[in-house]
Amino acid sequence: MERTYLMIKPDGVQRNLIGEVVSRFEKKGFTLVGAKLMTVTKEIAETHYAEHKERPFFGELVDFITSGPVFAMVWEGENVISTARTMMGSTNPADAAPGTIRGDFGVQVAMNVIHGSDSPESAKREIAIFFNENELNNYEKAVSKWV
Ligand code: DAT
Ligand code: MG
Repeated sequence: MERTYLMIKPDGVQRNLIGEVVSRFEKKGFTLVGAKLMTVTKEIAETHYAEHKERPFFGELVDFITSGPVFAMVWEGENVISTARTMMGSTNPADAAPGTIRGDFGVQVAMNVIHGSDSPESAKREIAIFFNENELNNYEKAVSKWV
């Protein structure tokens, strides 16, 4: 079963969107495997966003993601990596469709509410950055055969 790393960014936490976002993934039928409120260090932020190191917005991105607590999560389910990206919407909330998280709650690209892994390789890498194995729960929900 596939797993992905999702993170409600500091703007989402400040705007009281944790429950709303968690609720969408729960209702969709995905399974929450691990979650914690945490403040990201500069070192972890730079590792997590390493692919963007040369981009002009990298410094701003690291400053933003370390500016307040984030809600880090691991979710499990069939095709959860790509489906979560669809549910999040386009990177720039101005382009994100209504009904998506960024389309419904975001305004500008720098503060787009949520992060989600973009591939199986990213998911594996990002889960390992933010979680220890003993923080992840292996269980099956009774409703899983209906989802
Ligand atoms: P995504 O988060 O959809 O995977 P990404 O990996 O291209 O998007 O970029 C990572 C984050 O960097 C993104 O969520 C917000 C920020 N970002 C991207 N493009 C930006 C830009 N042009 N100006 C400012 N921040 C940007
Ligand atoms: Mg990305």
